Amino acid sequence: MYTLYYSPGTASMVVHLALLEIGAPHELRLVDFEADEQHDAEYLKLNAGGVVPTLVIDGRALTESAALLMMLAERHPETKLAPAPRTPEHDAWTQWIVYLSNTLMSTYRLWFYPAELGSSEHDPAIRAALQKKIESVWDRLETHLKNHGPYLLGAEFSGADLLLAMLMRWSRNMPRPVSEWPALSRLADLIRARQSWQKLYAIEGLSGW
Ligand SMILES: N[C@@H](CCC(=O)N[C@@H](CS)C(=O)NCC(=O)O)C(=O)O
Repeated sequence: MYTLYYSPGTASMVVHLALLEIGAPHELRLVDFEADEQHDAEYLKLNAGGVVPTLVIDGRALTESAALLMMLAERHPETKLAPAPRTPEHDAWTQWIVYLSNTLMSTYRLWFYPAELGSSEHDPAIRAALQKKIESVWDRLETHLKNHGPYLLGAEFSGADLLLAMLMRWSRNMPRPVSEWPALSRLADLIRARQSWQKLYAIEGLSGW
């Protein structure tokens, strides 16, 4: 049994999507950001960073969305979340997940949380630099998908695409949302058509992109 601590539309989304893809029994616990519950002493015992997601697996609290996606994929090899271990496809899968986490996830954190850089609002130059960094990742992914898509691994869907779709969604209010990159938009459409995505929208009460 899994317990996922989540907040709608945030980094917990990829873990929730993975659980829905797997069809694994799980409990959801809402962490109410409005009430600052992510900083409650009890929650901090589970997730010292005061962020979501936290996934409790057999009584162990684990964190980091990309790592949780990988753990779930490995625990449920019968699903399509990851290619078979020790194959070139699996190596590419690991590479993309680490790349997305290392580039987009970390830069978004700075984009959405100026306090991490010590201010309540970004200086325009910092904002522009973060935007440039995020867009450079879209450029690289666009080239890859145009040549080797429609999914990150080519013809086959994998959990890495769920992570990418979540990260693409976060660009929707940015100066240049990901819809301006055609191959990425095509991948977004494919993921949005999946049952797991639609189910998650209903459960988390999300709308739009
Ligand atoms: N590296 C972490 C980042 C998690 C993260 O930044 N979560 C955000 C939501 S997207 C959060 O919980 N923010 C609440 C806060 O910082 O107060 C992961 O991938 O799990």
